[in-house]
Amino acid sequence: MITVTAMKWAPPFAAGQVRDHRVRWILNEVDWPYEIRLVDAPTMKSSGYYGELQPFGQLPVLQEDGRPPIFESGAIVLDVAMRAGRCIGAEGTPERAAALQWVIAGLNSVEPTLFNVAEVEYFMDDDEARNARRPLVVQQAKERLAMLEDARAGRDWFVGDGFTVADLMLASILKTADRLKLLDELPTLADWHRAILARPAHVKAEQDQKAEIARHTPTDMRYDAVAQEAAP
Ligand SMILES: N[C@@H](CCC(=O)N[C@@H](CS)C(=O)NCC(=O)O)C(=O)O
Repeated sequence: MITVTAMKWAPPFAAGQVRDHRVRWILNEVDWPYEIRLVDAPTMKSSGYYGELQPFGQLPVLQEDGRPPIFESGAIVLDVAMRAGRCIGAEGTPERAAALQWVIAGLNSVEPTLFNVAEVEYFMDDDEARNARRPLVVQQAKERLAMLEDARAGRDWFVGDGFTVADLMLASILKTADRLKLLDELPTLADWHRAILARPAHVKAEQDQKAEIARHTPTDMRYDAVAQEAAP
C-alpha cells in the first residue's frame, strides 16, 4: 500500500495547495490506491521524520511497502508517472524529455517567481518593506507567466497530444498565481489553467485535502510543542 504524508491543518490561503495535492493528483490520474497519513508539526520536526523520511522535515513523502520512501513532490510525481507508464510519454521519446523539461521548468523557473510574490503578500510584516519590494516581484512573476503562455502557444497540452505531468505540475504551480491574481491579465492561460484543474483526478485531490484541513484546527498542528523544543 502507498501512504502519502499530509498536514493535519493549514492556513486558509494554503488549503488545496499544500504540495501533497500533487501527489494525490498523479495517484488519482494513474488510478493507484493510497492512504493519507496526517502529520502535525512536532512529527515533521522529529528525528524519526527528518532522519528517515524527509531530510528537511517537510511533506509530502510517499511511502510504499518494499521501497525506500521518496520525498520532493516533483520527484514523486515523476516517479509515479514513470512507473505507471502514464502521463509522461514513452521512455526515450522526445515527449518524455519534454515532459521532464516542463516539470523542472515549473519547479525551477516559474514557482520561485510566484513564491517571491507570495512572500510579500503573506509573510512580510513590515508594510514599508513590503510595498517597496512588491512592484519588482510582481513584474518579474507576470513576465515569467507571459513567457510561459507564449511557450504554450495556444495548445491544450504542454507536451504532445494529451495530458502529462507537465500540465499537472504547471497547473499545480499556477494555483499560487491564480490566488495572487497574477493570471487576471492572461485570460487564455487562465482558461487553460481552469480546464486542467477541472480534471476529476485533481478535483478529488483538492477536495480531499481541503476536507481534512477543515476537520482540524491550528491546535492540531501542535506548533507550541515545536516552539517549546526549540526554546534555549
Ligand atoms: N520542494 C519541496 C517543498 C516541500 C514543502 O515546502 N512542503 C511544505 C508544505 S507545502 C511543508 O512541509 N511545510 C512545513 C514546513 O516547512 O515546516 C516539495 O516540493 O516537496
